[in-house]
Amino acid sequence: MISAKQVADFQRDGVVKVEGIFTDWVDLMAAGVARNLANPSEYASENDVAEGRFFDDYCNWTRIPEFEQISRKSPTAELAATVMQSNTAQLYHDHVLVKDAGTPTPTPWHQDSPYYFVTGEQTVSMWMPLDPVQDASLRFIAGSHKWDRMVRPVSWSDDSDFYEGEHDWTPVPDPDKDPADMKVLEWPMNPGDAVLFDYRTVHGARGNLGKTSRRALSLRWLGDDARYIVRPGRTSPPFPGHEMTAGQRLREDWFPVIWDKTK
Ligand SMILES: O=C(O)CCC(=O)C(=O)O
Repeated sequence: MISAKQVADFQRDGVVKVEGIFTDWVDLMAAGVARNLANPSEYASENDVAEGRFFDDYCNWTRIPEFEQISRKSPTAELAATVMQSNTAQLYHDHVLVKDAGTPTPTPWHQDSPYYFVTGEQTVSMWMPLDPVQDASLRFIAGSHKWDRMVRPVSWSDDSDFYEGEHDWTPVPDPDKDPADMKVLEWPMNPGDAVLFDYRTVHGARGNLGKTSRRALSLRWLGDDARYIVRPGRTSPPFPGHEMTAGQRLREDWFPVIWDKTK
């Protein structure tokens, strides 16, 4: 499903593109995204954009059957375990991101990791577009998953600090200003393709100035070494009432292990 070279690219760069692996699943994903748009959860956000629309919502797989089916039955879990070099793949959450045509708002450069209550070397976010994307696809800073310090997490709506107080973050980078220091990886994508990236890989996206909407479903996976970590405030997603403690594997009744090579 993925070559040894692609796994090595992921390990080295923190991201890899896989083509055509979800072609048979695109219609089901699109049906799930349509259901989600029609029935947003309490976490849905319009991200305060001045022009166009940038909708996102997450943690809906227990109420959107298409997302549960894709998580359990499509190749995502096995692919996640393979690229993470993990025996297991545990579902963290689903995430829908829809940037309508004519939405100039960029997605800020960020890592997923500091927003999450998860630490570990074996994690992967899998972003799967449902429309062809050119300039508005995700962009990644190669090798940033190995940076010593995490990037300051910001609110997507207004760029303010995501957590209160002083913390040892590194400033949000701007690879377009410092192209000599940072290599950006980005690819045009088609429905059925996916980009797989480590939670620590810095990524962002341009606005969508194309003629079609840019719908995407992302599934976030945890590997063998992923553990709960306390962050300095409410995380995103927050998972209220989780009752986990630092160092613990994420509870399997909320975060199911969907792939286990040892069984
Ligand atoms: O779709 C976007 O613009 C951002 C997606 C993203 O940041 C993610 O999937 O982690």
